[in-house]
Amino acid sequence: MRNGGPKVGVVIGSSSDLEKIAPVLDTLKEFGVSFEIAVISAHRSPEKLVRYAQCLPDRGIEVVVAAAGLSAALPGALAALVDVPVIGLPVAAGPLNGVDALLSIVQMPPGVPVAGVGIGAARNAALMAVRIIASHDESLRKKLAALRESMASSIDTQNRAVKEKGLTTWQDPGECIRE
Ligand code: RP5
Repeated sequence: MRNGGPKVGVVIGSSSDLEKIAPVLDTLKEFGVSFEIAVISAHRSPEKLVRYAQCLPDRGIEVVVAAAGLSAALPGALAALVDVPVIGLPVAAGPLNGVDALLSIVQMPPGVPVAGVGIGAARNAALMAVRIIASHDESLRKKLAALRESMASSIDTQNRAVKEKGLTTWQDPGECIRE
């Protein structure tokens, strides 16, 4: 499975998270990065989490996006079991709307790091996974550079649209002119 198997593991704490993490899957597809998805709960199926973690390094999975809501033990519990980088994606759920999950992810005690993105920031979670893999993948680096260019070009388009409203706008000189 090392070659040709999935490079990214996407783990969700419940199938109720699936819709909210759809941009993770869309973004990985956009970049042509292979992935697999698993529903594993740190509190409802702890033995499954241990089995998942134990098999992970030998399967060639390079990074995991672990999404969970409420107290969100999943990303930290997984990171406690393996050294494969874990990106925690807090899902908005329950009375605190994801703030609880965010804090569970970013407040990991020293020694067990979980990379955290914002509440519901599914695209950023996937882009971080892509960046990690791109550190040794030239073709992914080119795709990331193309994304950066397209975002810059969309800002140019937005500036033109603002100018067309008749507002006085800053004219980007391309470089800073000092007198
Ligand atoms: C977490 O609890 C899951 O990640 C989900 O966001 C939340 C609610 O889960 P369900 O009760 O909908 O299964 O473990």
